[in-house]
Amino acid sequence: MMDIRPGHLSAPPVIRREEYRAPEWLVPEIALEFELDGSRTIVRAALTVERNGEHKLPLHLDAKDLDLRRLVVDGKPVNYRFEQDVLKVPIDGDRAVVETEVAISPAANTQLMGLYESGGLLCTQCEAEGFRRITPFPDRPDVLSRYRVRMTADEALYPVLLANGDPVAQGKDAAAGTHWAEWHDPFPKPCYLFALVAGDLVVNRDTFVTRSGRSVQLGIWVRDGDLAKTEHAMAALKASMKWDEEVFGREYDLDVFNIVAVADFNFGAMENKGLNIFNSRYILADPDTATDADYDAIAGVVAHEYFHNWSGNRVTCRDWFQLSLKEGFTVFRDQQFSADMGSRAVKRIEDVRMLRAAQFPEDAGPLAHPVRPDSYIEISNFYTATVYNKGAELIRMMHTILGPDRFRAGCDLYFERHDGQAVTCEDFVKAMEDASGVDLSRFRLWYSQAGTPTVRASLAGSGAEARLRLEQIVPPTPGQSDKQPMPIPLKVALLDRDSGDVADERLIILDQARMEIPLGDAPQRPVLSINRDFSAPVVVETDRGAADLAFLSAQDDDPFARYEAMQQLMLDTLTAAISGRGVDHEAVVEAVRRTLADPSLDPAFVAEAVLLPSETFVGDRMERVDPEAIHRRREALRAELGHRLETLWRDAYAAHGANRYEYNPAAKGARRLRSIALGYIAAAGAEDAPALARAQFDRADNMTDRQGALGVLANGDSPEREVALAAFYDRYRGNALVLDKWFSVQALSTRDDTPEAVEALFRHPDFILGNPNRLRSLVGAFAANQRAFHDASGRGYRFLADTILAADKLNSQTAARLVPPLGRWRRFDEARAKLMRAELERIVAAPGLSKDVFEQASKSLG
Ligand code: B3K
Ligand code: ZN
Repeated sequence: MMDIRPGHLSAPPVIRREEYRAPEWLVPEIALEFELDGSRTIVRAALTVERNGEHKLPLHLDAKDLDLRRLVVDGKPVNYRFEQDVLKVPIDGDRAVVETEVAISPAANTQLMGLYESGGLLCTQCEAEGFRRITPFPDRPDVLSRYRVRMTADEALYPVLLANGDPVAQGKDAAAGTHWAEWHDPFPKPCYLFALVAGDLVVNRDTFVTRSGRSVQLGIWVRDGDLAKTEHAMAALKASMKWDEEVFGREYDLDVFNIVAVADFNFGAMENKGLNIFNSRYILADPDTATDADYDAIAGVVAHEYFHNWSGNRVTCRDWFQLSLKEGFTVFRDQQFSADMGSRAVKRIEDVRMLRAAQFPEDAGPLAHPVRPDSYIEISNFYTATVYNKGAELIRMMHTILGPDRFRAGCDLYFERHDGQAVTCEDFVKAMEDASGVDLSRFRLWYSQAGTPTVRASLAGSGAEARLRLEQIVPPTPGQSDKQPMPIPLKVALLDRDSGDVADERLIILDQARMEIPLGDAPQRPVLSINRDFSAPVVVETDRGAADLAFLSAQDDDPFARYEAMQQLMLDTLTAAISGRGVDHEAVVEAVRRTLADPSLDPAFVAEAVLLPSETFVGDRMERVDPEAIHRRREALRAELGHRLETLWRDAYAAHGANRYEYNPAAKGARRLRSIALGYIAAAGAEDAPALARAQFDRADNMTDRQGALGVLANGDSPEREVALAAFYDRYRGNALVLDKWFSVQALSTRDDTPEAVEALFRHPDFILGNPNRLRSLVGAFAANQRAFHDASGRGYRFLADTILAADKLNSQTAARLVPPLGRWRRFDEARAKLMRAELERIVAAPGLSKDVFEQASKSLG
């Protein structure tokens, strides 16, 4: 990494995990008073502080962009110092009350951290370090306080006033036109969980009775007109509350649980105690505007935030290096919930696809970091797929190694031991160990070593002599050149090539660099099924050829392994073609034919199984990414599949056609398969494909079908394309979430002119740089479109860098999240790599760059 950044005196400081020190002062109580106003809000705070241990150090209060008007200790002025966003306050005794008053401007807050305005609402986002933009406070997760909050606001502008915990009092000053409300949260919490919302909102109310008989008032608050779109989120919330009681024994603990949807939000949602704040895209849904994937994501995120009430809020993180303690665990919990609510097999396939699309490249690139990172410049950059999704895989591996009962005992012990505390990933593993008696000492390497391990597996011998040879390679990653072998839980089974029978599945823990395992009574012609259910987040390399993979894709009894065999077969076929080792589509065509024709399979599974691996995924598995060749060869295979199996695609299309919209797993699976079939019919070059798509688009009674058809049209150049895009725009121009789809579908198009089209869309009047959803829907989607983004001219790189620099001036967190695609430069040819590096260098050299973007861009050059 560079030491000096041009335009700045020196690189921003690096925070290290090893340097953790307990807080010098604790804040058991805080009382906050807000005089809310969009352009100038006054915040008064009274902190009861207590010296923590024997020392003479001053109290440190983080304060960012605050106009400090008053600071007194026990009512008296003191000589405080202000150094680099920290107030250092001298205190004589061991206990004191520190009062402050600051002014802030929510309307001028484009970072969307702290208190900000979104569409006339006032709302907050404090995780990770936003509270310091609201009031001076020790802004670290290991300082837990009881909060009392009083808000006063203009009653006409902000008729609803919400905060954490339970409401305790309210009143009004009719003469002044103001009203006030007081909320009290009895559970001590870190300041990152603080929240308030003020605005003109309507509510969907419901109740949930907990298993111990307490009645909880639920509220989902949205803008007028959106109420009808909250039913799905409410159903998901109630299902999550029940599921967490049944599966994890966790009950809700306050009298109210509120959710508010806002249009401008950096992330998906936030688990503030008793007052979750959501990006509206993860709340609002009706069949006309939300796809099945949106519905699923809403249920998953609502559950995720709710589950944080225990895994995150009641038991929180000691420091931000422990982020995966709450995030990995909570992602695992929401994945299990969604699996229980729908198809477990399909959910697992989706989760693995997501891991491979987002986490594997991260782990293989310059931004690779362990699930528990060792250092950071800006913590916002560490809300990553590694911390979240690989973190969830770590929890899942413990679940696999311990088995469900001992895993549950470990969770119970963890919650019992640490309720009300701020703890570490180590504390979680220790609870698992103590409750199960299983030694997890080597397992801890999964938290400290970055990089996706590769497992090489092969069978030797047969019958009683059969052995499984395993080898693991953990690649070097930035700052970690030497790796130790990790315990890798591999679910393994052998299939009998002759009868198709599956011998019992066993769990093998590969915990050495190499192992050879006798398999006992293997069949005479065994076929290896390995990493079943994706039991470990690794890349598996085997010597299984096309015949074995085709056999597994038809016979394996583990649905994930069956899907995986098909993916491997497709991948091998594509990489052979791309690297000039010959084009032989036969095995794939036959395997897809068999899958499509198998009436015993769930259409949702079929839809997953017949999809080719994405262009990016193919690239990730190649020595050098050749985006053009990957695209060409993949399109050729798609065309051949479309053409050779056209009758089957048409049958599938028709079979799942005429149904009226319903929302249930069977109907969802049918819609998914139908859109995929339409895509193959179009790939085959069928003359009627645009008309079919157009008819589906026009007649659709739901967004899944409409968007599916639009996606197919957007990839082509039929006259129907422009008509459909224009019709879609006209119909939904007033709906920001649907307009995001209109931008994305064009940014993801496989057409040759996508780079120009995206640049033009950037100048479209509906493109809003400051809205994170809109920015991601156009620019994030484009950067994920491998061929278009990696256009040999380099215009995609230049466009992305320009956008990052422009966005950084408004919202550094969101800008920084656009950097990683440029960090893949090592994977490309020299010409592209040079162009990508030049853009990263241009970013790093830009004056006034945020530390968020600086960290991502400078490390990406690495
Ligand atoms: N905990 C929040 C993340 C907020 C990130 C801010 N940089 C959402 C979640 O994981 O539930
Ligand atoms: Zn989370």
